[in-house]
Amino acid sequence: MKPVYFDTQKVNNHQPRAILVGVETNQGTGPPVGDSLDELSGLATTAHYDPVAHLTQRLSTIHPKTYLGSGKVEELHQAVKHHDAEIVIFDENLSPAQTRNLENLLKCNVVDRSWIILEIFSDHARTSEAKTQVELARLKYSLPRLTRMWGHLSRQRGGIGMRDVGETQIQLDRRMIRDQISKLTKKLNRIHKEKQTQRKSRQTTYQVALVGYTNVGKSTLMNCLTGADTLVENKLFATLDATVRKVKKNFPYPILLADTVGLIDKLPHDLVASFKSTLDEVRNADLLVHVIDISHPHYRRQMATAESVLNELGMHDTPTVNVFNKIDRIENQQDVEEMRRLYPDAVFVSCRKELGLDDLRRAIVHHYEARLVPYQVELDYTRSDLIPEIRKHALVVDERYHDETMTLDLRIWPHHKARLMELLNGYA
Ligand SMILES: Nc1nc2c(ncn2[C@@H]2O[C@H](COP(=O)(O)OP(=O)(O)OP(=O)(O)O)[C@@H](O)[C@H]2O)c(=O)[nH]1
Ligand SMILES: [Mg+2]
Repeated sequence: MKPVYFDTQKVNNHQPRAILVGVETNQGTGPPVGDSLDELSGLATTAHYDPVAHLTQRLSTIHPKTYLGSGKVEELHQAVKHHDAEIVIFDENLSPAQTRNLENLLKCNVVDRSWIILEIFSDHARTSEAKTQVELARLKYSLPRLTRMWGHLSRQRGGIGMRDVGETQIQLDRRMIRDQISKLTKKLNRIHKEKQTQRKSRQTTYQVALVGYTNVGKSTLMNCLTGADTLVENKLFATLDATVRKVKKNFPYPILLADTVGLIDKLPHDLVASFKSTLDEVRNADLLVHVIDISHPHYRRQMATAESVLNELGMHDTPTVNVFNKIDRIENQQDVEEMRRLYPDAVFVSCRKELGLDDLRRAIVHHYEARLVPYQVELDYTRSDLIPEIRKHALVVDERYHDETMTLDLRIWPHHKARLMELLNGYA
């Protein structure tokens, strides 16, 4: 039997009316509350809610029981009644107790940004891995909130009274959820082992990972560079799985290109962690291509968010190319000029108009070649048939001819050195 847990799947395409709540704290670390609410509104719409109003509050301290102060909770209650809202969505992450208390006071469903992101992830998950990851994250999120979930279910089924469900039933459900969590964890571990084996076999090729905020054009760029048809959509979190493709066309050496899940402000940590495979692609990358949507009004903040998530993942030392995408949408060239000044090594592209892609290819090749190490090969003329094979593995920077042998000065990818030595010895 499937465990009962919080499930906000909308019945008959009904889009529940939602009130959004944003809070500005004095610490001033996050994005401005207005920007963040705009984004939350986009997230809510993507998750098929109908945002009908929003409410903001400046807070010096967070109320431990209800997050907002009592006056604001009352104001929110009035707004819920006035708009006949079915759900209140907080931009900040709420504790299970805060959610419960707020639901009791507001007499409607209360969820937070994390849950909305989980709903979107759940809608967009395609592969068995992504589905398992989202399901696991949803169950972990639901477990401490179980009493509340009965509230949601009762509402969904159009009935009342299920809130009175006996403690025994809740205990039973908790146990089912725990069992399900352990089953899914085992399943994921199995999938990750398989992925690890695949990843090992790719280690000898230069790996480039496309990273960046959600909806900036990572998958579009992937398609432009590989000719693949990765899903591209004008929606948040279109991509949840890391797709890896070998690219040879228009590159002097084959490279592996990985498309990854988009990043976003206030992405819950355990959610990031649950997307292990996509993050492993990032961690193993020799080069990061950080895609930025320069046409987005908040692109600088998006860029900073992506950078800070990458830093948290320990990627400070991985070489990075900044790619400012969607330049076709820029009317005022001042922004572009300023970014060119600030980021002289950055590349400016339009995936839609296929502009600047050669600059990007050159930048990738430049980073690749910077990692090559010198290696010298002494070759007998009778073995000159090996030269084409050598060229496949290395860049020949100089050739000198002697009486019976020739010397090749190579620059070679460290992983290829052993393979080349094997090849030469094999013919010895
Ligand atoms: N105008 C314009 N639109 C672009 C360009 N590149 C991508 N887009 C559009 O931007 C939207 C998002 O593109 P995706 O490639 O799905 O973005 P993503 O970064 O992979 O997004 P997630 O997978 O959701 O993180 C799509 O509607 C694309 O058609 C561009 O150069 N110019
Ligand atoms: Mg994508």
